[in-house]
Amino acid sequence: MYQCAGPRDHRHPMNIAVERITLKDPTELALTLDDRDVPLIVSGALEGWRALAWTPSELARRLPQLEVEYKISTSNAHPDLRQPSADAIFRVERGTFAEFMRLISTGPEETRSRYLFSGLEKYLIRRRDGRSHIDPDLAPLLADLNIPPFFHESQLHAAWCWFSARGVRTWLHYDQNGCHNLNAQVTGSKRCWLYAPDELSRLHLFSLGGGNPALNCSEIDVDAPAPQFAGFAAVPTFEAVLLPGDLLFIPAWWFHTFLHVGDFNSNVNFWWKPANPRWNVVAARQAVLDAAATAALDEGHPNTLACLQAMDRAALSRRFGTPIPVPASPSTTHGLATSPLPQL
Ligand SMILES: O=C(O)CCC(=O)C(=O)O
Repeated sequence: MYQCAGPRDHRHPMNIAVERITLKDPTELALTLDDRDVPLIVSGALEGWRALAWTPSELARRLPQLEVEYKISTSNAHPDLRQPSADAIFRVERGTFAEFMRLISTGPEETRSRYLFSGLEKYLIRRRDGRSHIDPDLAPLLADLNIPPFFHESQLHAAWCWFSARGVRTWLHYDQNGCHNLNAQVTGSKRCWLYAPDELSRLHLFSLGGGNPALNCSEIDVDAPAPQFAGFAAVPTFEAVLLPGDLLFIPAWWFHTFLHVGDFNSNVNFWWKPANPRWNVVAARQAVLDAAATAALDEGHPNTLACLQAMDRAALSRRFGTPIPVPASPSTTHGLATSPLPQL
């Protein structure tokens, strides 16, 4: 069993339990959720989902020949940010869906947690240019669930499935798409820790030009924080344990990390575009990264790099109003800022 208790023990006085509600009538929440800026769990929200009965063997039987990609880590960390190179950090393998299900349901626990399937490899639904695209291979799974009634269909950005075994740790990060997120715990259980966007400067994200492409991820390994990140222990932490039937609302730009604790964990998450998009330090920082990517800037050019780094530092320093020191010898970001970065 993994000894990764996570960021801070739940008995810590500064930890805040994510509010839990049950709903008689979803209409009321639909009116307010879009403007909410604090996480929330709706218990018993997956009533009628046939997916609640998913098992690895049943899913393997239904999609036996489907060829998929899935993440493979050297440990339980996803992305594998304990590794030095982008290839190793984002490594994927190919196999059949049935083979993946076998990998996460047999063998030693440490080995099972090296694998993770998410929508990054194969989405369930994507909505682009006003049209929803359902992946035909995963369409049979869509019939087992309902899209939560808390946003308008035109706001949907994407829906992903996640499958994993016990022990998986998804690295502390924010979602770059600026969307609200509803994460449905279908089977199994997950612990999750969430941090407000205002905490950007205390969460030490990989910085532009620093050589690590996971710019929406923290440098902090929450299961073993390095001594220079001692301040992390003081960051107010929203904490929850998700059980089957729970629907977790993660507001746009909030940081999150999960530890998968069930034997077989399956989740479906829905991102949707807020009607009134937030503007905060994380949104500002991502705008800088998106602008660099859209303009296909030659980010290897020293002037461009210096400018982008200055903007990144400006976003980081806004929390305390003090400048973040310029790195002594910035490396180049060849292929980093402009490449489409894998996103959790
Ligand atoms: O399930 C997980 O471990 C991560 C989920 C996540 O990052 C998300 O829903 O954006």
